[in-house]
Amino acid sequence: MSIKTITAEAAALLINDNDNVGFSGFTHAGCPKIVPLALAKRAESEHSEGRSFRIGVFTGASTVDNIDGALSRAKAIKFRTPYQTNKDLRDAINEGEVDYFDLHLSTLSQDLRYGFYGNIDVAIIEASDITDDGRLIPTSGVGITPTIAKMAKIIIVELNKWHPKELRGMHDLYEMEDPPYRREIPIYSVKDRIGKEYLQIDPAKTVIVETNVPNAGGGFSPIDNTTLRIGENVANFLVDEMKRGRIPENFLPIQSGVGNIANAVLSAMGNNRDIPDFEVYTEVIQDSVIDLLEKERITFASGGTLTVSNECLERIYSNLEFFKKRIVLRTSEISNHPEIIRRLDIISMNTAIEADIFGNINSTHINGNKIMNGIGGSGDFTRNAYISIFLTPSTAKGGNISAFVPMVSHTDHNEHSVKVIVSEYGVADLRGKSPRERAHCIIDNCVHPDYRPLLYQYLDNGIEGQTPVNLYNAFAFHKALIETGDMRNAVIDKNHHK
Ligand code: 0RQ
Repeated sequence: MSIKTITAEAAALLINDNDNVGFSGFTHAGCPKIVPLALAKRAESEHSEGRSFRIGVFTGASTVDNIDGALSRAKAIKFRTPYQTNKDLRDAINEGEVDYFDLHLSTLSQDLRYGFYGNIDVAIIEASDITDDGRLIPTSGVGITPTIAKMAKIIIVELNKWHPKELRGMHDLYEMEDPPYRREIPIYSVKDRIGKEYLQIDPAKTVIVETNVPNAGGGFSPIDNTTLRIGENVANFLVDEMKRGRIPENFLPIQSGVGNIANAVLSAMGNNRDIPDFEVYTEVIQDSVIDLLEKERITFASGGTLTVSNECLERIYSNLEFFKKRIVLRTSEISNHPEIIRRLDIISMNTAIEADIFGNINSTHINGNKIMNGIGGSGDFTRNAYISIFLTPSTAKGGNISAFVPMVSHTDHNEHSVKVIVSEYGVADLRGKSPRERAHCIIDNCVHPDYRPLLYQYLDNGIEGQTPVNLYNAFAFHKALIETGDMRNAVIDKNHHK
């Protein structure tokens, strides 16, 4: 018996007010595209007739505008987790219209299976192929797909012909054991495949919606002077570590976060011939990884998603046999699993919004209260990495904000997990240093020269104790930003140093 094909509008009618809905994908890659739009229209029409229509939204990470943008504009999201980057959704969260809770990407699937967040009523999954007996091939991103497919009462498959069926073989879909006493996940090297090429779903609870819609993969900003210098600083630091024998000669696998800085760092590593050919074990595979796979500087990439421009994805699709030998796409539970990150000795590199002079990192909030995107996978990697590195330009907003402050306005990664911080000015290697030594190291190596005297005024104010925190002055930088729009106007009160 074949699986029934229906329209996107008919699929949207399968979802009810208050349902928990899971979406496939990770960043723009692998997300369903037309059912969410139909769902947003349905919500608008229910609202216009005075009926409530709001759903809970579970995803792998950030999504496309058709999901987070369209649904939040339609006021159809009751709560949302985990990572998000859409401006309309971010505004709705910060205005209190949407309840958002943020968590490490590796844990969402297992938390769902453990029942921490209730049932999944409907799963909406983008596929490049599906057989009558329910063997589903995902597209360019995976996320939480196996868990939501297993838990959902109804599965809506968006069969998107824009993706080739021949993607089969690029995914590795592993079924996790149930607690207690789970055994190890048998990934011992970046290349290891431990699961199936396809996801077995129950055809009896599935409907198909056919479509042919491209991904929303935009390009990256050209590498500017600041990101170039950050990239070169990281590459030089890693070469130095290798020369000192602290990184093996055949190197270690790399994780790199999302965005322009991460893209620039990988390019710089590729260009630095003192770094041997290397492997990537990461969540987000960006354009620079594909360039370096083509040049055979990266020998293999394990990730959860091809977060690449459409031009780059077309290059992959037109040379699939080459890339299937060099890329494996896993669920976010596996790409970010702490056990594997620790065992494979990953070097992690993620971007900070703000760091303090002791090495605590804020990755998620602006001025303590407004969410930016979420913690994503940065915590999964940072806490378990061989060397955890944070990257940030030394200033933001034309120099009015210092990325380095006396105390972060929100903490995502603490001083115990953060080993190295890099800005365009240099590298602060925090390993083995006391809080006072860390403060000197960060100010001297990473802080913008405009802010160094101010941070020394704060530090040299006679603060006592193991960690030289002075609660009276700790937010002087943030106070100056709120009151004058420029952290350079921070006033350190010399009378308060206890
Ligand atoms: O704002 O766009 O209005 O100019 O924040 O900053 O420098 O463009 O950097 O896009 O790489 O984002 C940490 C948010 C960095 C991202 C973060 C303003 C700045 C700009 C963005 P504008 P940039 P990016 C893998 C790992 C958490 C999750 C993670 C992130 C905007 O990397 O979400 O690491 N990380 N996941 O001007 C006020 C400051 C600021 C500031 C920057 N101190 N105060 N505004 N900005 N610093 C990925 C996944 O898990 C999927």
